[in-house]
Amino acid sequence: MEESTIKTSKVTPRRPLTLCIIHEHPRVLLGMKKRGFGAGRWNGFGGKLKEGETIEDAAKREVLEEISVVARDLEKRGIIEFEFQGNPEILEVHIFRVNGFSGTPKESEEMKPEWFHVDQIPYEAMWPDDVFWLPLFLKGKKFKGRFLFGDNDSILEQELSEQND
Ligand code: 95F
Repeated sequence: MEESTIKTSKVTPRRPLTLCIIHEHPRVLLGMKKRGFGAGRWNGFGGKLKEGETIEDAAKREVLEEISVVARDLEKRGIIEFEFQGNPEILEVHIFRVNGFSGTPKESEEMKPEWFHVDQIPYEAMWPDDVFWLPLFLKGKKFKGRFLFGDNDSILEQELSEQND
């Protein structure tokens, strides 16, 4: 019998995002997101890529735009894939440690920066995945992971592993 069905292939859109954390032991610089996605939560600095930009260029640009600081040397530390139930897009967050920066962190319309002692990270006011991977980050580990969120407050599935190399 002749095949009459046309198979329509569906791709899973993947969107790269950046996340930079300034860690000057024993302090970490976080920003309170003032508007948009993640508003009301402390997080590192980052966001989307612009056309033609590399991931590292985008990461540095976002740090500059959000807190007026020039990030000097970025160290790749992890990649986490996030999915939100009902949204086919995979958000692929590239996480960097900023090793050295110039300038004084300054509040913008997007972010209010503040230093936290590594023992006083405000996990209750952060994305709920952070409590799992940020301790690895602060111990100098590399990692990869995947989190499936139900809504913005609940994790339904998670995978997280340390990377050796
Ligand atoms: C953390 C996130 C997200 C989650 C928001 C978008 O910019 C990059 C960082 N980001 N950061 N720690 N968790 C669930 C949303 C993808």
